[in-house]
Amino acid sequence: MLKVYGMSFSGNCYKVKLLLEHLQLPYEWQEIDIMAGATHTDAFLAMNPNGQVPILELAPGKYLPESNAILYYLAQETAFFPADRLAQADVLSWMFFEQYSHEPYIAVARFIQQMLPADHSRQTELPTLREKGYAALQVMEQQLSQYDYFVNNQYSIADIALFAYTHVARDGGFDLEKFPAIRQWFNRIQGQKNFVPLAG
Ligand SMILES: N[C@@H](CCC(=O)N[C@@H](CS)C(=O)NCC(=O)O)C(=O)O
Repeated sequence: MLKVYGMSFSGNCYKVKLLLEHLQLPYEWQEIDIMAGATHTDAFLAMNPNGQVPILELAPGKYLPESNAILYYLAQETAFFPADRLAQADVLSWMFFEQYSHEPYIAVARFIQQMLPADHSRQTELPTLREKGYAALQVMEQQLSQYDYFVNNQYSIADIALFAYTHVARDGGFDLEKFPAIRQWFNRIQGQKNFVPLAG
């Protein structure tokens, strides 16, 4: 059986859970407490030398880290990944956007605001994170003003990757009032079959 090493609060881990639920694949979830240093033990680093969740255990001793790589692996030959070559590349393009231009700002702002004490030195990062996060939200708003979903107007792992942290962006201090297309896209995703909410 598939096993996920993840933290329920984490949007990166939620991406994996949401796709597994959509696909109705059986899996075991092993909760990992990153705040207690559980990603930096020798046993954990043997699974992922980069010391991060999520990890998908495919078979005993065979580990796949990186949320979007896990989505790509699980979505092959399903409705969540298109068959057309250019559409596949478009999906990957949005997933790289998520990792480079979106998650480092929106997820990190949420982490600082929700998980660190109010007097923590990292609170000073928030204004810059918000400026860059809003720029990513604007890019998303532009695409979603024209289409229901990111690629080929069809729900895919590009949407799952971007939904994970966008729908909880308010937790990082982002105001989504000015992004009506994004908020309508939330509703479309939340109405998908076997949708599960982020538990954290
Ligand atoms: N690029 C990675 C990022 C994963 C990541 O940032 N994981 C965080 C939790 S959301 C983590 O494990 N942090 C623990 C640490 O860095 O010590 C992915 O998409 O899976």
